[in-house]
Amino acid sequence: MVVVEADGNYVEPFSVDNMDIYSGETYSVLFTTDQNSSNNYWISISVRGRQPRTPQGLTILNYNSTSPSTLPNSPPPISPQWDDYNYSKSFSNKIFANLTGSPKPPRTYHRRIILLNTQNYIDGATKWAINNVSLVLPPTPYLGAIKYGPNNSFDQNPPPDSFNDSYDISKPAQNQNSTYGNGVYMLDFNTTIDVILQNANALTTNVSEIHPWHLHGHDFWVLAYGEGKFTEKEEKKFNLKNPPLRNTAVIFPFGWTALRFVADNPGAWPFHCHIEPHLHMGMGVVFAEGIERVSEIPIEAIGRSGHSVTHALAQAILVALDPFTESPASAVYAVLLDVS
Ligand SMILES: [Cu+2]
Repeated sequence: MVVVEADGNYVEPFSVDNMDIYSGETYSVLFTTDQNSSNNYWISISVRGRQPRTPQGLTILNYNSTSPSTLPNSPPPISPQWDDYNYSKSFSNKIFANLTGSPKPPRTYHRRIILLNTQNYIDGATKWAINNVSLVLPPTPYLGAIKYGPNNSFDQNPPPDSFNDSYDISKPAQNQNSTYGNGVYMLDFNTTIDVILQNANALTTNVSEIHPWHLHGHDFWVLAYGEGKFTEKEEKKFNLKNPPLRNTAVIFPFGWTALRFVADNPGAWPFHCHIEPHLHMGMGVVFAEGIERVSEIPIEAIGRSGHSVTHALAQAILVALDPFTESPASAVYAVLLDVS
């Protein structure tokens, strides 16, 4: 099959027998139905990156001329080993932008944010933390809170742009505790932001996992994947010629991934691991830019109202404004008009 699209952007077409798809990603592939049409063929899926506890999933590619209940006459294909990370990396490294439809990244950046991913242990529970902050979302949606400024809605201290240089990513954290937080990375509008996602050893020795990081509100260029701890001199590995434009990218065990995006979309945007339990264990951050350009945010967004609004409606407004739902702001107006 030929991979032609990733996360809504064309890629330089390349052929594969199988592909790694991580939570949050999308791909389009093309293939030709040129096999013996009196047979059916297996399509299989299996777990990557964590020891499987379920059998391989199977379905059948059925040629119209053949009964869909006819089993293929060969055994199902055998998946690559779940922990063959070199195999997974080789797939990621085949993905390049198709330059006829995709812009190139800016050659320089204004701000670089390095995000260390650690597994932590807080109050007796396993958590994830980014630069030692484990995200706990505030009850008031960020968009309304930033616009109308109830300063106690979320941490006013921004989270750190990097981590202590002496941190050893090849071992479990020496101090496994971390803090809860919900501060925001406030980005200057229309600036170019580099994000270096730095993986590390989890709580168990010699364990580091794949995490698919997903950004709302933007696409980013995936400039490079690297091993070990990122240093400035790794910049020479950055692909500024034809990096793929994505909204999800993984970090591989004990490695780093370099991303670049332009902060040109007014709003408050989650950036988080797309393995949902990891997000709810704190593996995320929030970026915000140009909130002053978002003109019509209803005051109800922060729970104040001159009208009598039912509890259910207030909840609907909060859900619609929550950046994690990706609901358009127009959904809020539709709800409000129903009661006026
Ligand atoms: Cu994760």
